[in-house]
Amino acid sequence: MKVFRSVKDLGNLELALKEAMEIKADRYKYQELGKNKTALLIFFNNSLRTRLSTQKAAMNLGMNVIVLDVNQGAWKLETERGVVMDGDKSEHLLEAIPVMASYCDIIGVRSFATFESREDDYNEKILNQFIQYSGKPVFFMESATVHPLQSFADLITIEEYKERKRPKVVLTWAPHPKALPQAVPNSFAEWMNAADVDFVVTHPEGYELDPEFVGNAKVEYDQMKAFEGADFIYAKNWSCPGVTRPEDYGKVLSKDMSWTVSERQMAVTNNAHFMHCLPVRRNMIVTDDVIESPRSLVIPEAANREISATVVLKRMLEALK
Ligand code: AN0
Ligand code: CP
Repeated sequence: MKVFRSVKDLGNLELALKEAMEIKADRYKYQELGKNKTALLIFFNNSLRTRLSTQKAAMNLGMNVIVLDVNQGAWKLETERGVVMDGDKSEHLLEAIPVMASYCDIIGVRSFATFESREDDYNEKILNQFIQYSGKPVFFMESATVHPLQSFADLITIEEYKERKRPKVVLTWAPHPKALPQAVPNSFAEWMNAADVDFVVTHPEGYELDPEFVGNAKVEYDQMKAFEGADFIYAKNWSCPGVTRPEDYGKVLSKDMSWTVSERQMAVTNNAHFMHCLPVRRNMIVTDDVIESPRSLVIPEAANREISATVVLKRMLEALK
């Protein structure tokens, strides 16, 4: 595997899930694979889970790891070509990428949507430059539009906790005070469409996800109706994807607190498990009661980030041989 950004990059999903379970049973099984290989993890944005779980995954495989927080101690990077660099940016991404690549074998990058331009975000302007100019395998640690390590961990978690063969999984929008990216819901929709689940998306009007990711998934605008009989509730806020009105891209269109996931909505589910990628704002996205209930999977879900990252790094290491 040279690039990891989509469910398609894993090939057969059933086999990938089997591999994940094998690694979960013995996470140090491939410790020789990464000997004298270096993973470089580059963060343009904050992170707790991705930072720690991906380092742990690399260590499981015997790799060396370097972590760079671009905004803390590195030079401020220009990303546009043709700019006269007389401002506060001291270095261009076009030099920084090959330099960083020269010190490692595999690169992970986190770079969120900036919401300055829908076109630039959805064209993955930053991540594509890493793919093009690094000459190294690149995996997405949440880019402008996708968060595949999260969705892979989410799918592993659903596999582990499902109580019927084809569970009903509901992705619900929930309120948040700030504009958040669409990366998590985009990837979650993409991965659920590829998985053997009955998938429903619910959100207020105007929050329609990009067709590239949501595909033909069922969209239900009535949250209570969507929750009926659900086995898994996956909550997440996202800002306006700008599908129906491009001028609203990245805007907060609603802060409707009736969408906060509470016992009221959970009561109509099939005793559903609650999921969220974290970090989560309590009593905005979900009430204390629901996130603390025995049906909440937020902690095992986060723990599975180590497993999804180990599978991805393992496959990239195998492809280096
Ligand atoms: C980010 C987001 O919504 O994409 C990261 C989630 C994993 N969340 C925040 O910025 C709060
Ligand atoms: N879920 C997730 O990616 O968390 P972090 O932003 O803390 O890495």
